[in-house]
Amino acid sequence: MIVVETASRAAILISGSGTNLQAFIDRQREGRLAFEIAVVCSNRADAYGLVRAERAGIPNCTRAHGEFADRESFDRSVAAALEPYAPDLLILAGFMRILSPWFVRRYEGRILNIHPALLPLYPGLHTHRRVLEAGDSHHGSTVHFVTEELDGGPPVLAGRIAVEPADTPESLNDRVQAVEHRIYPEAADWLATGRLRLSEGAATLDGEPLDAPIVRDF
Ligand code: NHR
Ligand code: GAR
Repeated sequence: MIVVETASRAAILISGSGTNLQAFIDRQREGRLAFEIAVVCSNRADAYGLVRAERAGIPNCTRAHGEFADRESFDRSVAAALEPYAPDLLILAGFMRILSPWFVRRYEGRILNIHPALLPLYPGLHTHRRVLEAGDSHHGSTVHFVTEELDGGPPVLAGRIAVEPADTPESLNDRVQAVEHRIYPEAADWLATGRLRLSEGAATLDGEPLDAPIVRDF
């Protein structure tokens, strides 16, 4: 039997500064990524992440969501832009547009997002402020599968930090982002190498069900 090893290819979707994108680029440069960053796509022409992609020699594109009549036509245009790069893995890295059911089904089980909270706590926006207001002892960020349910796909890998008395939303943001840059490439590697799967709506790692995310303390 001949086994053909096909290299995994990822598309990274961004809207902004792209520090998570940079973490992937740095890992790729160090030869520590199990897949190739094939293309970067932004819904904002002024996203600084596009400059990072350009500098790294990674093909990139912009599809401005405002130029489309509705969500699905924007999504179809993004999918068409990615098509030539044949991605088998999609990484949302600060991507701020909710994806339509059409798009999610097209890439079912192949889309990851990172959300700055210990999911299922704090879906939605302003997570750092909400954690401080609630007086929580811990905070962090979670890599999860993207499904049609917003922030509701199975969580896979969380990075956890302790909240300090002097913390502000800004200081939490800095520490949480540093954690994201460690855990996101690791979880994406699991998906690229087939260790991580979504089957019947549930995540498995090495064939074992992930009833809760793997948690790493930082
Ligand atoms: N799409 C689906 N289908 N499911 C998810 O879980 C998704 C998703 C798209 C993005 C990231 C998510 C986050 O990490 C994400 C998860 C944007 C919004 C939002 O309300 C919500 C969640 C996330 C990202 N976006 C507004 C919209 O109308 C626009 C906001 C803006 O442009 O600033 O799309 O938090
Ligand atoms: C990340 O901290 C990510 O968790 C968060 O945006 C940041 C993107 O930063 N995502 C969301 O809040 C999604 N609503 P980056 O552009 O520097 O990677």
